[in-house]
Amino acid sequence: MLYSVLHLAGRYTTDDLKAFRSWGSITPGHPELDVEHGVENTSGPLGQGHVMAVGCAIAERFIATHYSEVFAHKTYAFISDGGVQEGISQEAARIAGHLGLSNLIMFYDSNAVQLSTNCDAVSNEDTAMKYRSWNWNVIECDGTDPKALADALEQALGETERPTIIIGHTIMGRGAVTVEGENFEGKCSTHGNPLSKSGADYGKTIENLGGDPNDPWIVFPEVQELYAQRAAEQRQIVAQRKQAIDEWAKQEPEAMKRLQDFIDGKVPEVDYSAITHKPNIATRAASANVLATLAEKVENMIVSSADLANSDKTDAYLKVRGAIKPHDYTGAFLHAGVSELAMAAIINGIALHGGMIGACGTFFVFSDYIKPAARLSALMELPVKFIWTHDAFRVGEDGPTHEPVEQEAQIRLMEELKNHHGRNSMLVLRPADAAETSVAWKMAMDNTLTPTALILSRQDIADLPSASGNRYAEALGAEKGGYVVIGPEKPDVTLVGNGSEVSTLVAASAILKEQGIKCRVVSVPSIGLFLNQPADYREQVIPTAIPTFGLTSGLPSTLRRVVPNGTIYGLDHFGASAPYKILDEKFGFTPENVSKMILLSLK
Ligand SMILES: Cc1ncc(C[n+]2csc(CCOP(=O)(O)OP(=O)(O)O)c2C)c(N)n1
Ligand SMILES: [Mg+2]
Repeated sequence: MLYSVLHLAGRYTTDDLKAFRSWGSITPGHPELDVEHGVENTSGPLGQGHVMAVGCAIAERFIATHYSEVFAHKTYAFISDGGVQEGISQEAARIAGHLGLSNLIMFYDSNAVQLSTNCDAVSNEDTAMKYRSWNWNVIECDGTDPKALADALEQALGETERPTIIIGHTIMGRGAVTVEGENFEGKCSTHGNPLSKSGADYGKTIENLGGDPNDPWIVFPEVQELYAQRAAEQRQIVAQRKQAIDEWAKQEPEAMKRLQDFIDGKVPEVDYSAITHKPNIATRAASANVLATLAEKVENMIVSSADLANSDKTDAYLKVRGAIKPHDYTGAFLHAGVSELAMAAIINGIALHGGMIGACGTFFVFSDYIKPAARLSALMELPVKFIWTHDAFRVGEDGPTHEPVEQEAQIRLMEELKNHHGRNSMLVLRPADAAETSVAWKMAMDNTLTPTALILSRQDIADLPSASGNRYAEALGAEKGGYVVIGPEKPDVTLVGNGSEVSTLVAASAILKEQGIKCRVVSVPSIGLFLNQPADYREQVIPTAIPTFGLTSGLPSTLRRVVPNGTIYGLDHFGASAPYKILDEKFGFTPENVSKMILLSLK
């Protein structure tokens, strides 16, 4: 439907439509972000599309509030039965209703048929009542009647308090007939199959719809005329809006320049080296220090948390900027409630809108709830920032449900997976101490080409040693993905890790030094980025001629790509509930035990 409407609007040629789903076409099976052709987000995973629209509507209100109402616009979204059923839709509809996003208008193609059954085989919900209970303006109409739809739209445009859902009752495969000319409407088989393979007859159906089966690509003249007329109207609307924006820009040249920079994807200058940290703090606390600075310096960033702001420390941003509230977008912090997936898809929508930066926080273990949206961030190449704290079993008392083990290996697969431009589809950073956290945030903000994940500790971490006395300058080595923290001459072994394991390796190396073993210690906050470096740099950091030993609080395989032949000590089982220092002892993550493991690996 999207392609055909955009074809009528002149965005796709008939040849583009004919090439639907074929190699190299601009009409893939599910539309992918392609603003030039009118596709404003990638869709396909049901439910996420309209949630990005919620993010877009939030971004629009933010810009209208902070700059001028000349930038105000409506956001339109489409949803289907499958979309209405997805869990993410319930999360997002609550948020949109709570905020009273009256600039959001959603069409629901309610055809009572889904992919493999009719809808009544899986649901008897009262969808209108459901949306009403979330504070939506609900309009029901005959979705096949243009006049009824236009009336519904008029009503939606007049709404000032609530988002609108227009439930249009429609007919699946409208006009489809069999070879005998019998009605073939309302059938699941027409969902994904070409008509000729669905049980309907292609030629007969085209005839039934008033077309010519020998020339089915014709657009009727009256339709062409309607679209041409509308295009002329739209050109006028655009000219008027441009004029209004120009007038505002003349009065507010500074603000316009700042906004234009954001629209162009430019990131404000921030001196990350000037951010101070108390010694030996958790990397989530270091992240809070950075966020407090960003809150002052980056006016167009919305930060969100799924009810963990005081724990993932995004509240450092909240404290400075305040929360977004119903009908009040002066704040820049979005309380998403306990809705990780919708939060992430909303942040994608905020990034898609343009002129905005989006970041969201939760516990690392709940990145599992976020992955479907993070995957779309990666595919769409959106520079969103994921702040994932409580990075390891050292969460402790909360027990195994809250202790990430396999999550880092999973999310690093996105570093391995290349996007359509051949880049790592995500930058994943697990900094080793406070200074490296400042650098990691710098890298996240400077990275305008892909999403970035920051994986941060709950527990305090000893600052890494600094030979030069300028730890921040040394931590800039993280910009190459991995770098040497301690580099003695003629080392016996290279110790590789990231996050809090690096300080454990530093402590283990001190024990081994007393036993005459010289250790090189390497921090690899981004394995994917490190592997992108030239071979001679990688060889310089992790020399192949010297034995290597990896330490990770995740699955041992997390480090396999940077420790291809050496021993890797990690966790290959779920965690347990106990104070983290006890878990470190029980799981063998003390410097004493690690030094023994290193010795063993050298034998
Ligand atoms: C998250 C997700 N799960 C499953 C699918 C596969 N799928 C595609 S469409 C669809 C349901 C189709 O029903 P509906 O949404 O009502 O669309 P209609 O057939 O009416 O156009 C399903 C299950 C998907 N695209 N995304
Ligand atoms: Mg349907």
